[in-house]
Amino acid sequence: MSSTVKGNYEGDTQVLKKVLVANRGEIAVRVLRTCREMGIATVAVYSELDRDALHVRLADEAYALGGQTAAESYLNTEAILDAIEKSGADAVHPGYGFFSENTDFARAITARGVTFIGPPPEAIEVMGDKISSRIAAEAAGVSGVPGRSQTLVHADEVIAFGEKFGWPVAIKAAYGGGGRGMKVVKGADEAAAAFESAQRESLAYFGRDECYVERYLTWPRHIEMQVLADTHGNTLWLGERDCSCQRRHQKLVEESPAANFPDEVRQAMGEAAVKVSKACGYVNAGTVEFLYQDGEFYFLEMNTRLQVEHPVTELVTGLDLVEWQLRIAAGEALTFGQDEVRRQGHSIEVRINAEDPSGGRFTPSPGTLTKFTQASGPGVRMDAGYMEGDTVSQYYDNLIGKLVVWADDREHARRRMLRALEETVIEGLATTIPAAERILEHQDFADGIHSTKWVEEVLDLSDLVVNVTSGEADDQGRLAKAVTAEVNGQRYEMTLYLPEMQAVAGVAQPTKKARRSGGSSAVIGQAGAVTVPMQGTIVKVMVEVGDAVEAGQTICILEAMKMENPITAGAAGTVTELKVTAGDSVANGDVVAIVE
Ligand code: MV4
Repeated sequence: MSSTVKGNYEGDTQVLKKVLVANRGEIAVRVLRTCREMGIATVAVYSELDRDALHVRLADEAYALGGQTAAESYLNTEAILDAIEKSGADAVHPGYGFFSENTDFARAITARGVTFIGPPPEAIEVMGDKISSRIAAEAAGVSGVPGRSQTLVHADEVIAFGEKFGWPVAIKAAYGGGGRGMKVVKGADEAAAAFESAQRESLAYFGRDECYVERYLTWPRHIEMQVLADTHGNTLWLGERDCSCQRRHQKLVEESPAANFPDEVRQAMGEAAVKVSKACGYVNAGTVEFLYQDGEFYFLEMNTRLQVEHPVTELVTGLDLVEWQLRIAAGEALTFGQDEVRRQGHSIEVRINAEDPSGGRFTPSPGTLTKFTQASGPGVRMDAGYMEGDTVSQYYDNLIGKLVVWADDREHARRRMLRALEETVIEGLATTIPAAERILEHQDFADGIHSTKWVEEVLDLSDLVVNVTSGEADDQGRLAKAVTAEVNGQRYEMTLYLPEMQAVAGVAQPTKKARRSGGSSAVIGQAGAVTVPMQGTIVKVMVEVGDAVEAGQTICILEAMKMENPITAGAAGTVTELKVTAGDSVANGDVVAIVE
């Protein structure tokens, strides 16, 4: 049974019959769920590793893309176009990441008469380049951080800007994002080196070296505004999300509304977001990002996709954003105006990643979910991409799911989230839950005085130790066994650490290779060999042959699971061999250097 939605033609109706979700994990599950509620048939695509994944199990039909890595599968245009052809899907939802902001992909789909559930390619293009997006926003009367929109040619321009507007300044990559390549310059003497470094990193990361300069805000909050625009000229702002709790530009906790955020600023920011959206001819769901400091907000960038953290807006407004994406893509007009957007209560989201936050390192922790008990009860939602028994691969981003709560006010939402985190039990790999608990428990978060720098500069996770109940021995050959005891009629839960042989009742088994403690430092295989713990790409080599290095010193940076992981020397010594250079792909266990 398909859904019939009123098209945007006189009397015509446009039937949205079958949607292919060109994505995986929690966002694929999220989109499939709303499609099912709307009576729209669903098509999943999957890599070899995702053959039994949750999104595949929930879809009406599923097509293999082949390959394991994202490049071989979810970023394989031909394979996805082939699945569209075979399935007869009449629309494609890209989710986020992968092809969600790729204009070639959007055009390839629409060229085949298939609807791309997202904005026009032209809007994606304008907003994909930080300079053109800034120029578009300025043209719409929405200011970015005071700066120059022209591409920098010489470091002298940085000095002239800093002398005029004050230090520090930020040099940013025009085609960058997520803060990569951004350099903070505190004074004229640092300008030349910073400009050269920003250009080099921008070229290495984004393939383009254009950079620009603006004043640097020292304690900003990251506040983004959700917009919804149809094809009938209606563009609304739905409310803001505070995403300031980030580490290395990876969001950890998001909430709506923002704490300590005046309503007049909310109104002005919402109107600014609508102006920017209209200026680029935006259609569908989008997010306009701002930096907020000292009562002022500044345009940062626009994300032309549905965002990971969209559920907090859904819980506060009562809207299903995926439903409205589908309706808008089918030509339907919004059925409510700006004054009818209701915002009630407070919502908080915690991203649960397969990462070990011990010591504040957030080391990737792929593995199998040997146990996954999900929280429930009043005001609790879990958007998960996996179920118990599923495996979180190192080949994709490590988001297991998002735990989202709603309550009538922020303090109640904070307490509810702490209760829900405590109820969430995941075994078999490490997760960021303990770090999220530290954030939610901290008085600064409770007071709403955190900023984008708070997690890295104030929150102390150095003493955090995460013990993984994995059914495997730890690096001391011990097995953690969760046990329950009753003492004088009172029930106690505890973890016993037993030598593996004792812990395995009955059959004696050879001790398995001790599971690595989860750090991303070297696992010394052969004498002095520094190896990588997972597949990825070397993005930077920090040493040269002949360098003396200390134990724990970074040899190179491995990009894996969408994170940058330092690969460190396991012991002090001299670098006698370097086996990689920036850009090399490496597999789990590959030797990158010899330190003797
Ligand atoms: C800034 C800034 C302070 N001043 N620009 C980093 C990611 C990219 N979207 C822009 N970012 C920033 N730009 C000026 N002029 C601080 C950041 C920033 C940041 C921004 C949003 C969310 C998290 C952040 C973490 C560190 C730095």
